[in-house]
Amino acid sequence: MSDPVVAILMGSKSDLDLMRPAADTLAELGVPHVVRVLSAHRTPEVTAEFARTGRDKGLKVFICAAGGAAHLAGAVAAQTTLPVIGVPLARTPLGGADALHATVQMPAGMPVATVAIDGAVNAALLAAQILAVSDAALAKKLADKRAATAAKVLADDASLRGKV
Ligand code: RP5
Repeated sequence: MSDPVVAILMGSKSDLDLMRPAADTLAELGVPHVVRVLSAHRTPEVTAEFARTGRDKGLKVFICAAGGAAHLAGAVAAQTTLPVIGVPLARTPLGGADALHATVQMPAGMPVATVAIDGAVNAALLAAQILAVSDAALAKKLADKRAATAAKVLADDASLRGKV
């Protein structure tokens, strides 16, 4: 694959199972990406440097996932004007509500586009949709994927109708 245009960051390797679907979705769409473990709290300088230099390295979108004291997306947004998508993870006894609030409630001036708790797939699709604004081939792949999703719902409906 060519140089990554999407960076998937997670606060811990223990987040990987929840975030693998984001990488799989980008791979399915042919979007070059990189997956990194970078923490807002445990490696603050390395994380800030990665975010600050992302644009010069060819990155276009960040996806940032964290579960405990989930400041990663905000910490990255503080260092770049590239779009940042936040994924709050259900990793604490509070079931992800704490991560959701920490990720979504950014102060004015520092936007983070926050998806649902454990919303890895939608984070990847949103990243692809941002890239597809200027990429017709990718826009076509996304439209085809939507059509396939609709076809499956209709097929499921047909398979159940009159049987349950
Ligand atoms: C967060 O704390 C990470 O993103 C992870 O969701 C959570 C727990 O991390 P570990 O203690 O499993 O490394 O920063």
